[in-house]
Amino acid sequence: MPRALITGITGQDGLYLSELLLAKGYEVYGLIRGQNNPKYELVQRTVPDVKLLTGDLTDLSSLLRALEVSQPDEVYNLGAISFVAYSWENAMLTSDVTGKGVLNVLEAVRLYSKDDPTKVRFYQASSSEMFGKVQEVPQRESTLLWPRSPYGVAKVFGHYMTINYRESYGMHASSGILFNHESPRRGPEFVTRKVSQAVARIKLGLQDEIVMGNLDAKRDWGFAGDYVEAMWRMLQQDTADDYVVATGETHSIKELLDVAFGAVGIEDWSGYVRQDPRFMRPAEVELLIGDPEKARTVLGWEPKVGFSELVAMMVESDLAEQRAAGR
Ligand code: NDP
Ligand code: GDR
Repeated sequence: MPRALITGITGQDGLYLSELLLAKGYEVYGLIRGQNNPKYELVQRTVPDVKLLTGDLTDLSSLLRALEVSQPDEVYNLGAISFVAYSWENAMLTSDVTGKGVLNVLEAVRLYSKDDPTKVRFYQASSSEMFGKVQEVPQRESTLLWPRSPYGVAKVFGHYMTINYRESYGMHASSGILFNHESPRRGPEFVTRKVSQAVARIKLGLQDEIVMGNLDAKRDWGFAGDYVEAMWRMLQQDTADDYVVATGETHSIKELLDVAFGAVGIEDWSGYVRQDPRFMRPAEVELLIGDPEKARTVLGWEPKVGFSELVAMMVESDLAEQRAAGR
């Protein structure tokens, strides 16, 4: 039975990846931080077979301990401070967790597998935010990185550290440059879930408006359930490498609003949406669109869920959740 250790187990991707690996017969360990993490129950309820180990990306000794206990064949480093807007207000913490945290995991894996550097296969959750002020359209593995936020800068550090450990120590370390991926499990701070939740509440008469930031930004949005499959496929390759994972389609926040409101029969949303500078970012990433050609040809990976289907799925799920909460 192969064994995997996942950091960021309480997050959106941690849950989907756990389900995928458990279904494939893995023994799955998850790193959970804090002495009384509020998401502990959620993980236990959703994926009861996952074995939880306490640890923190900023604490190298906890990572070494987690490796000793779990003895993994594969390590997926999904843990991060992942909300871009928050990263300006907590730039040093973001650098420590999202940036230096990657080095801590790589170093822990290197120390743990000293006898054979390829004993553990490592996945790093890199991000399209590294492209920032995009230097090429669409963005691919070779596109020059130009991050626009402390989060993006921290991810670039983690990305190059992953490549460096592969090149320096011969580790099987891969980096997935994933574009935005969403689901009903997405945190409510991110724009898709903020919109799906608000649209559901407006439809049910529980809320009057949504207060938003920049409506012109464009993103390449896919379904998280599809994207964790690409992570797993990367670690099944004989050689470690870096891959863009994206749909190859881009949509603006306005189009997101069109589809989300449309899903509950509201064609004109202008009266429900208000913009506020509070949600504008000091530097914006205006356009992201990925070229997933390498993932398609090498990994045989393709996204299955399209944009409209994804948004409708999220609105449906939030309608059900809001109805259940009101009961
Ligand atoms: P989430 O924000 O949902 O989850 C982040 C996870 O990181 C949580 O489990 C959180 O735990 C954990 N974490 C935060 N700080 C620490 C720490 N100090 N030590 C250990 N764990 C910590 O992110 P997603 O699931 O959406 O994303 C997974 C990864 O993929 C992240 O690295 C993200 O940056 C990256 N990514 C995501 C994309 C997306 O569109 N979703 C696209 C590209 C990259 P806790 O619950 O305790 O806070
Ligand atoms: P992003 O996701 O920054 O791309 O990072 P987010 O959903 O937060 O923002 C997407 C775009 O929407 C605009 N926007 C708003 N965003 C939020 N959150 N709230 C608003 O009210 C709002 N109004 C407009 C933003 O300005 C932005 O342009 C996500 C995270 O998951 C990262 O961890 C990951 O690396 C990248 O996706 C790929």
